Amino acid sequence: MYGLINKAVEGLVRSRFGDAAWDRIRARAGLPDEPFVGMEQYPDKTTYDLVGAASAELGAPAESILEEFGVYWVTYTAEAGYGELMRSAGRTFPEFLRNLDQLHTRVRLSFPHLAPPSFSVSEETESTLVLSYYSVRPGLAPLVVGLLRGLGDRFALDVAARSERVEGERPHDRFHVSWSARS
Ligand code: 1DX
Repeated sequence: MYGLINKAVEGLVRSRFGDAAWDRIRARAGLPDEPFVGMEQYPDKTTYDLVGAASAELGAPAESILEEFGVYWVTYTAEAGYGELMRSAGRTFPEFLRNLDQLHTRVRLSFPHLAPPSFSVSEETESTLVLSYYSVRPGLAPLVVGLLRGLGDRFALDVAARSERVEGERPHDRFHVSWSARS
């Protein structure tokens, strides 16, 4: 994955738990004390190792780290040079979700090694939808729950999401998503 992901993990840890915690997590993951470069590629293992090390160091399940990371990613990217990209993806929560594949297509024009997930929206009502999530990377459904919560913050909505695994020819995760205006 592009280094932007690891930079965001670092930003989350440093802002929530401080520089010392980041240094312990980085060392526990066996990574050198060198900056990540956002537009360079790193093995997916680097990111999984960071999540594992953060889980051990902070005493929190990896799923919780992934979910918090998802929430963080939405504001991190909006503030780290991708604000226009995020704005172009939609003015409402369901519109943004319907446009996710287009967003990744746009990023891939500049960064051809992107291996983005694919999302599709179905069963839409005024305040609910079903989101199907296809990824080459295992175990990241909790991250998507966090992304949905982060988008809820972005659009001032309370978002609830329940995930289910769908096996078969094309395994994926399905999220039953509902939202309401934040009071
Ligand atoms: F709901 O793989 C809201 O490296 C969502 O299953 C979901 O393969 C917002 F410069 C620049 C760059 C760089 C911009 F090249 C990424 F470095 C991408 C910015 C998406 C904003 C996907 C990141 C693949 C890297 C993937 C979880 C889980 C998608 C991360 C979230 C908006 C993005 O993102 C999986 C890679 C961007 C960039 C956004 C992603 C790779 C998402 C969302 N993905 C790199």
